[in-house]
Amino acid sequence: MLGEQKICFSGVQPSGNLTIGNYLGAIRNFATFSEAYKCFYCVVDQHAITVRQTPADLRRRTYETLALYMACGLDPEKNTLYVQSHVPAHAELSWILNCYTMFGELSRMTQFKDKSSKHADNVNAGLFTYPVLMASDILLYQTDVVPVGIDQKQHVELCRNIAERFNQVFPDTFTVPEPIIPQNGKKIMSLADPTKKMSKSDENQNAIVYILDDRDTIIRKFRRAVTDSDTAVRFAEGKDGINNLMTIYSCFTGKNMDEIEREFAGKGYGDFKLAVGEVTADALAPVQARYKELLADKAGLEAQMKRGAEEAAYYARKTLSKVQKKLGFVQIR
Ligand code: AQP
Repeated sequence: MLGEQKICFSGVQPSGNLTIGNYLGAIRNFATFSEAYKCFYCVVDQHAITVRQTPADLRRRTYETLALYMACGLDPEKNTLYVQSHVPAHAELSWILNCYTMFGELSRMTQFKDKSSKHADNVNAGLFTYPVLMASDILLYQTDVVPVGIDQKQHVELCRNIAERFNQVFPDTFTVPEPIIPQNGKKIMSLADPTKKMSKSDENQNAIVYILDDRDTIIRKFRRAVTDSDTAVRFAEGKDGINNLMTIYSCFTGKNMDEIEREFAGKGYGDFKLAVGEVTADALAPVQARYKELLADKAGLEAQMKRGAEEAAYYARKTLSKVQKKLGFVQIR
């Protein structure tokens, strides 16, 4: 809470082209909080460097992610949209919270385990302390709610533990946030291996549908999606591929699983995959059109980055100063 106002915070890493997993699990839902909450949506570039990035790609994707936020309906007049590295308080609070986070807690994070096995040649300390920076992102704004996909739930729970631990020593410092996880679309799976999450950094291009893929590519990728040897469009255990496609279809059409099963009764997987591709392409077309316009105006995006960073920094500094004072750091003006 900031005064009487409830706060919402979330972020996305510019670590690759954004997927329909990022869209359905997170970004699409962000705009729904804009009326009832004061919202901070951040492009978390500092998180992205926990795995090696090509500088030119990181720079380009930072602009692109901001443009996508806006194209997905985030009005900069109603939301604070900014880039993490433009607000130094994130990294400053992160150091402090590192000293209030236990090694054992970080060792239990499944994302650390996954990413350190995926990047075995670069298991850096940043990859390990990533959840502490994420806790700082959230706690700096006295956040009440954090809309995220289910893969980030464990990190938000750790953030709550850090906040509670700090509050025990220094009462009333941080608001303890709640994760908000969508009912539908909380974990969109890879099209190539539906037991794995769809991730923007997956090297297999057929595993991922990007928000910016063109219509033909979207339809082709769904056509090649791994399913099973059954033929009925049914949501059932052991049918991970079909369950995933039904979830995506449900997210884009609003239909429930029974309705989808009835719609495709007697039809094969081919018809169903085509329909999933078509509804996905239809839903993304207006986002893509708006995105193109926004991305073409680089100066406009930079002006937004500046305005967003100033707005965010104002609130972030308040919390950081409060924390520094409580800790006993000498304040000079
Ligand atoms: N497959 C997914 N289904 C539902 N939600 C998802 N999210 C990510 N993948 C899915 C949600 O998107 C938000 C932003 O994610 P992130 O960029 O912070 O990092 P991530 O969770 O690590 O996402 P990726 O796509 O898997 O990135 P890489 O490949 O770089 O690690 C979060 O709310 C996340 O839950």
